[in-house]
Amino acid sequence: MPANLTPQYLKAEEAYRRASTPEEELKCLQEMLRELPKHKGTDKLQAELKQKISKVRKELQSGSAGKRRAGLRIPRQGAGRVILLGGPNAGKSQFLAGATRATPAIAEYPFTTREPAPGMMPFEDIQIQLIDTPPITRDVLDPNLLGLIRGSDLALLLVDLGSDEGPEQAQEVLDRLGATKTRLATESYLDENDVGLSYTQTFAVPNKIDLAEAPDRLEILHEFFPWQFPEYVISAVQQTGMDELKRAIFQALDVVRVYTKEPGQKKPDMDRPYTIRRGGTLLDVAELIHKDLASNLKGAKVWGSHVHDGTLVKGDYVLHDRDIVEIHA
Ligand SMILES: Nc1nc2c(ncn2[C@@H]2O[C@H](COP(=O)(O)OP(=O)(O)OP(=O)(O)O)[C@@H](O)[C@H]2O)c(=O)[nH]1
Ligand SMILES: [Mg+2]
Repeated sequence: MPANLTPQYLKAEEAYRRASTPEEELKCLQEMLRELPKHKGTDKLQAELKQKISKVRKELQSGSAGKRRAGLRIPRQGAGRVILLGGPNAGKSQFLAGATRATPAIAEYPFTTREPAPGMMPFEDIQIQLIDTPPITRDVLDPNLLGLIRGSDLALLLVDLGSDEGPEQAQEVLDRLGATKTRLATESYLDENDVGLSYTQTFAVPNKIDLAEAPDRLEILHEFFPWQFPEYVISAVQQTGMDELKRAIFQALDVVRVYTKEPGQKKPDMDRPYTIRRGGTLLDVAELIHKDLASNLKGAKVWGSHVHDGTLVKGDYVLHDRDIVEIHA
């Protein structure tokens, strides 16, 4: 029976997936329970939610929340979260090392990485969070990865072009996840008719194109694994193809950058933009800066590509990439 979930419920579930502290988790779970339509079709989900709530409560009381899943409670940082997935040796850790300042172990033997680990990837004037992960195979899937995948804005499925098994190993990742409720797809969404089923938008990233046999394996990949994902061929070691991929990642995050200027100041702070989801408003930015600013918000002057310089706007103004705002409260 379809659960007929409301937009409010889905919003709370999305916030839950992004929660980075147990306190936030608890708040979102309670909201989900409140917003859940109560009928026969949602009995099981109600029970699950109640169970999760009491679990998080207990953790908070016993103080074990911090210790739980050490390394897995990776706080969200930057403009978005991108998770690196793939079979063993695909080059996930090499990717992280090349794109960020992180220094993960990289080795020619499989199963080098044991735990998810983050790094920050600069793109133009913002930072994007990358998460390196242990490999997924037909037999091995760290269940803690599922929450991280659901909470990611984008997944990169790395394909090892350094081995004849590479394409098959990447397919195994898809199959293994396909058997769970956390799946990869061409876009991110929650299935409204199957509660808990989550799809995360994914790019295919064939890696090691610097190797002599890589082009042939890429052809095999295309012929026998006709995925629909956008594809970006790279060499993580030589950094080939990375500029194009980074730009595509930024676009997939679907955020806009907003620069702020103090009233009275001539120049805006162009070093550190705030980032919000495309479609977000002036009020969303005010909230990012400070809760009080949001509740006292009067409006703002805006400079940008879609308005005349210094146009006065209210809280519901939808921001565009690279807008400059002078907020008045
Ligand atoms: N030639 C070449 N080798 C690469 C490239 N990227 C990674 N490698 C090599 O491939 C091997 C595996 O790289 P890792 O980054 O450790 O792979 P991983 O996906 O993190 O592996 P696990 O942690 O075991 O899942 C290492 O020997 C890397 O040096 C590349 O672009 N070109
Ligand atoms: Mg690794």
